[in-house]
Amino acid sequence: MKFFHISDLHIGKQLYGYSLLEDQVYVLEQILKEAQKEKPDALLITGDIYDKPVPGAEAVAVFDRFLTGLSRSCPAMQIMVIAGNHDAARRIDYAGDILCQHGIHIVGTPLQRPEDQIRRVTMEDVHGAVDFYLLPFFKPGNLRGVFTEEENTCYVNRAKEEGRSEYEIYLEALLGREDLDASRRKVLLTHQFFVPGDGEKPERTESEIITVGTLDHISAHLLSAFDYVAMGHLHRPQKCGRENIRYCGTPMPYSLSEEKDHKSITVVTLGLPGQEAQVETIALTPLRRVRKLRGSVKELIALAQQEGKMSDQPGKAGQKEINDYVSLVVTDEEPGRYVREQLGMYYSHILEIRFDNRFMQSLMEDQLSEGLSEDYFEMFRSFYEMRNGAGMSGEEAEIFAKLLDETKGGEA
Ligand SMILES: [Mn+2]
Repeated sequence: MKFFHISDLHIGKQLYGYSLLEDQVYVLEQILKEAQKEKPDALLITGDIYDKPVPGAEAVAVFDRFLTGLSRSCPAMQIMVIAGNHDAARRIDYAGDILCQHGIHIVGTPLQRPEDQIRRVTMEDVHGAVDFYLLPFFKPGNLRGVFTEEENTCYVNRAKEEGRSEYEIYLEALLGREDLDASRRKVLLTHQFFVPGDGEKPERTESEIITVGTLDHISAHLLSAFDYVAMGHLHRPQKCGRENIRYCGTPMPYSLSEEKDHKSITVVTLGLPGQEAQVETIALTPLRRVRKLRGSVKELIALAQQEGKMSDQPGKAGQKEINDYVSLVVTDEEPGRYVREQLGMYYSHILEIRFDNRFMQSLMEDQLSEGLSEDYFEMFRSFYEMRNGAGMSGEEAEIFAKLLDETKGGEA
């Protein structure tokens, strides 16, 4: 039995104001092609389908086309999807019963009633049955209806007494209600925040919502009954304790902190019952990379001329440009007036431009030694002068002073 594991698609996400839809379509098409080539028995998507609870129409259309494409070109493949913390559970459930008849199993809403069990999809191969358990993202509060009042009180107290999170106690209780057959192979799909549980820390990225403290932590030790655990939530691919308990990560980088990540499809093969699951990856190539570049304006332009592609933008004909999402750190002592315009000719997707030169360093040092300067106007005036090579006009100074006033008003 072979299956693909992908997650955290975050369709509809923006990066510094740039829509990533084109990039997302590009990478989803790669996944589709790999599925056609490798013909896995199943494809698992472990949450955060969309970036927002109410995704835009275009984002919904992109996911719709992806599912339809997969279903048409790999009709025998079962597709299993759970909701993540970014998704609105009940929206994800839309048309679930009909989709189920077409081999697409979507579970958005967590368990509700005492008689509810974790949704199970069973597949067969020559070695027997494989049970897939589809557990969508839950908060402890979502699950109260599954248990009696007594049980709920007991769980909340136990979390406090044992210094464990309520998430962990509730997951343990949920798994305890399942009849996990030791002779059958089992796979869990989940989107909680698991930690290895032996002092090791999971690797985080800037594109995740980071909660403070350990309130939502669940020890991966709870998952020992499963042959493979397909996890969503963390955006960098990594194992969680055991090799076969894995976050597969996002299909493309979603923050500057993921510049060096290798995004991929995780491919899992289950052999005989009791045999260790085999894990491999298929690399995914983004349409545009996320990169941090540093140098003088001249150097940054030279780099674009050297490795850029011919632009197809009007007004840039015959000129090379870099289309990656870039964070540029400009090191010129006097960058001059039109840095953004100049670099914009050679970089089509600038996320941010920052300056690192003696002036900025001394500004930082001053701030550190004096505490944060109160005189924002003075700071901005000197920054403006450095950036533009000339002082503010009277009108500009007035506008800035007014803005500053409004900000202060807002704080009060
Ligand atoms: Mn996510």
